[in-house]
Amino acid sequence: MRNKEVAEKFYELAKMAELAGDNPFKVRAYLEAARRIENLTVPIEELATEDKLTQINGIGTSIAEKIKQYLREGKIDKLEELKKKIPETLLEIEKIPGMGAKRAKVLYEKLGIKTINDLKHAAERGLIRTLPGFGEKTEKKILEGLNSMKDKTVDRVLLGIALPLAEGITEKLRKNSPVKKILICGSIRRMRETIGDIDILVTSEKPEKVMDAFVKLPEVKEILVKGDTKTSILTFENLQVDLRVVEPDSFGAAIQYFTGSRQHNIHLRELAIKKGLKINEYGVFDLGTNKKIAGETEESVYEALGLQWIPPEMREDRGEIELAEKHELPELVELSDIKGDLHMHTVYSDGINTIEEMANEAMKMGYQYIVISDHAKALGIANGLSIERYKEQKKKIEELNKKLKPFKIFLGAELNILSDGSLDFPDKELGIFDICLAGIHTAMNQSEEKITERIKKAVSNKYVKIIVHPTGRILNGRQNYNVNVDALFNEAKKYGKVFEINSSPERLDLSDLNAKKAKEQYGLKLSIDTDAHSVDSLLNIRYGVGVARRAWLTKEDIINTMDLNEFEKFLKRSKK
Ligand code: DGT
Ligand code: CA
Ligand code: CA
Repeated sequence: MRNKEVAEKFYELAKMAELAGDNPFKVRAYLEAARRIENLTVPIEELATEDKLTQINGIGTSIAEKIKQYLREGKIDKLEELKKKIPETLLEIEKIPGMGAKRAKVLYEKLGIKTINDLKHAAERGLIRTLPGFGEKTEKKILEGLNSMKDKTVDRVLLGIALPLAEGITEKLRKNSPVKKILICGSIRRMRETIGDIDILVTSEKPEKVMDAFVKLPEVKEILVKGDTKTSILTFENLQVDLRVVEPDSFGAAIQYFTGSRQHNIHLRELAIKKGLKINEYGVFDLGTNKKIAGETEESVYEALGLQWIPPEMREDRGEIELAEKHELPELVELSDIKGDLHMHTVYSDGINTIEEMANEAMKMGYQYIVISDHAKALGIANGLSIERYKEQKKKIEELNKKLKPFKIFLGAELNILSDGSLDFPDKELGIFDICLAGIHTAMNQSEEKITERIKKAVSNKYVKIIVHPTGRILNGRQNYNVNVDALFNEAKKYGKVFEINSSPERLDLSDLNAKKAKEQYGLKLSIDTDAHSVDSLLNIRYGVGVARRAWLTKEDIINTMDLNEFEKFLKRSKK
């Protein structure tokens, strides 16, 4: 499915058009198209082949042509045209906290600022404050924004884009080429939040046929190298894919090596040497006799080093090798342990599916329950609900619960933690909900102290059980806030509150390291939720489970692994 990729292109197009001062209606049309494409339930490439693009709401013939061109050629003429007018680097500048499209454009036109470096120099030399409408305060904000950008990863692709892409490729190779074994390795297998390149390993009796099939895949924009054992291509999103064919008797050693991480492998190599062994992508060898003692399976490789097999998500050299030596690895939470999703939106606020559609999909996924948690009223742009609307929703849910038994829908709400830490409704109104979630959606540019105090206040509210997307990070860097997570975890510990691992690929918030800390240092429980705005996004849960596994969490650490009965008891207990 290339939906996400195409949607990204239209977001880019919208931004570039905005920067170029195009007709605002056009800008909005591109944005709308991007949103629609993102939420499609079928692959956009299928709709394109069947000439059904214009059947999508909000997509007319001109946008349909652009989609087709992009799928065919990997580019959109209109976008290329804009790129000639407006430096592409303005897109980066526009994302800096405190900037935005309008300001980026003014700075480009008045000061010729094209790159982040230009911006930095101008801000440091005090040039920005001289422009009308900017001032000293804005300049300071821009400098702060630049600093907070420093550790942003660039040139890496979201797991949510790379994993489906890699799966599409392996599926096609499995069908159309003589592969025997095939596995996606590298950072994808470790479920890192962003991916540098895709690494795929196969065994085959006819490697050249596999390579031929590989370079002919529709995903391929450019062939970088083509050989008998290794071929690299570039996809249309400029993501490199390395395909390697290895011998069956060293497949285990190869997938171990190419899964990494590099740090994990280096540590293993040192351990091997201490034991008089050598490890590489071909196997484990006795240093004395040079005899191969393992390599066909990954288990055999770890066993030869005296280790338990280590789940890929743990392979970051964060102490997992020491635990595996003692055979004390935790039993990580699995996708099949998840019994319900506690965070999702419906047509009542800004979702695109009904409560019943969300419930049906959840049942298909094997869940026993869900929490419908539509936005509350303070979030005007997301069509937030008044208490009256929630009461209507409650009625609807009660009806559905009769029909769908034993599956159960709970009434929740995603409340807004307002700029002073208060919520959308006074406490006395919150009794109608089975569970309240709360998160920050506005005033994100407050100071770290203010944001921290706001969330702490919500944590201490007796009705709020879960803090959603707690650190507010967005992996492609659009919005963000600074917050002291330790202070939050401390407060949550006092009140027995839960933090969310938001599974949306742009968020993955809490991050792996924060989730690990929440458990190890504060003994907190977490929930893994999707924040789905459509039935498809419910499937994002696997990314959240990936984060939890990277955080070494077990089933017991996650509240929505409880079965329905336990979960109901849990809700009752928390109401007391
Ligand atoms: P990425 O692609 O940046 O998201 O991260 P990875 O981990 O997929 O890294 P990549 O694609 O450069 O290499 C795949 C794996 O191959 C890596 O995780 C470990 C292994 N590897 C690559 N280069 C080295 C190396 O110089 N030493 C060792 N020990 N392993 C390496
Ligand atoms: Ca890689
Ligand atoms: Ca690679």
